[in-house]
Amino acid sequence: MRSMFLAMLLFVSMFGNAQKNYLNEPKDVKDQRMKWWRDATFGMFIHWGAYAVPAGEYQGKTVKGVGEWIMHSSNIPVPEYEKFVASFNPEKFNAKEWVAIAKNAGIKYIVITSKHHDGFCLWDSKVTNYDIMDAAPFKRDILKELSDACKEAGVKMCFYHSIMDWHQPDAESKKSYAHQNTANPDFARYREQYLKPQLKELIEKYDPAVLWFDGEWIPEWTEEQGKDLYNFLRNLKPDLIINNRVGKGRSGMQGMNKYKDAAGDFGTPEQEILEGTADSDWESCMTMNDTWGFMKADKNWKSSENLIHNLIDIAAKGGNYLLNVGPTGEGLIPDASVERLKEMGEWININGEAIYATNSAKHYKEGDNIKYTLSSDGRYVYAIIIKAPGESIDIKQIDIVPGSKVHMLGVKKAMKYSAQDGVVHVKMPKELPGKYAWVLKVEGIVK
Ligand code: FHN
Repeated sequence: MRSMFLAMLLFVSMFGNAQKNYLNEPKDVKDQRMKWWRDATFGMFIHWGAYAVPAGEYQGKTVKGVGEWIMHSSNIPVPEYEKFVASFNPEKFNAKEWVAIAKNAGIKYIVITSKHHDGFCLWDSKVTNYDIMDAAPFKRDILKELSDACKEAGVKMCFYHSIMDWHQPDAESKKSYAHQNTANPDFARYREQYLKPQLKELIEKYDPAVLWFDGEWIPEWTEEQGKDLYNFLRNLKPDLIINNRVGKGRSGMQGMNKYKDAAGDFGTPEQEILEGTADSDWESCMTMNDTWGFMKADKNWKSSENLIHNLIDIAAKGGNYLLNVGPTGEGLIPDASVERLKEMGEWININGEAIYATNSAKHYKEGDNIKYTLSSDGRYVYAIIIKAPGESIDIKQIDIVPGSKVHMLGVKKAMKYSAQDGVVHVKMPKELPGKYAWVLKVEGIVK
């Protein structure tokens, strides 16, 4: 009897806590897990935290660089920065309003900074008091309110989480971001007793669809630790999607993996779009002006046309577009961002069929005026015209099904066209639907 008990104890201790290894997942299983993300194509990035209080200004001057790096760029000591946290009280924050702005723009998922490099946590954490409930007057669980609003609206909730942490003493990096001046920082203790427990509570409390890591470039973090963290998280939530910044695989701002077996499910080009298509998943994260976190002085807003053309270019190359907003210290998404997102929604309302759940064609563009996406069943080509056409347009990259119809999205009647010597010559409607780009739906294949 005793030996049986001991054998059982040994079995449980050997296999009871064994982590499943998700790193070499079969392709069909990964395809199934990634399907919603690939079909979604368009997400909203939200950089929000105590850095919205100074909003890029310190000691009367506009700081250099981006708003969310003010603690480092202005070399603000931790106790000084904690004063911004202690005055973070975004009373105008309304999660439902934010989610409605995103949904009306055609956005399918939201990635918000649960914790950025400054270490301040936007949720009610049991692991630290440096959070929205204990260190700031706001005392409302922002991630819970946003998660609930996303669930109600059918928008996926996702979290950005910084591995680098400028507030946790044990996380102090040899790299020059030292702020805590800890004598002997114990990074392993930070990883095992702070970083992992916080990620576990984020998963258990809010069930995020994606964890978007960042700040992985510090020397203390390694690819091995990234692989371990990837498995730790997938064991907690098997269908979780995780970016490639969980490890050290990305090549700088180009964002794609430097080596084959890098941890993470998708590449993360930042402020840039890949030159062409890729044989792995990727998502371009970009700002609307020049900063991620709100900066009063940053008025350098990209035009709605530019943002829509970015979305088209990324979709035509088979990627996702993660477009950033940086809400103010009051809890409002800047008007300039709201206006652009409204125009993007108006365009997507007409042309979303050419963006969502489509595939990239080999020839993702023709000259600079036409980009192509393919319907998921391969039957249709969407020729997306990004420069206002004259009375007609010639498409040279499509073999059209003889006798099939050509439609322009947003126009009821079929287009008049002729097909000769491999060129489809299409007469444009008197009035083009909407602005900035127009889509011809053609039954055929891209040559
Ligand atoms: O340092 C961060 C930066 O603040 C911002 O979060 C971007 C967005 O992905 N990522 C890092 C810079 O590469």
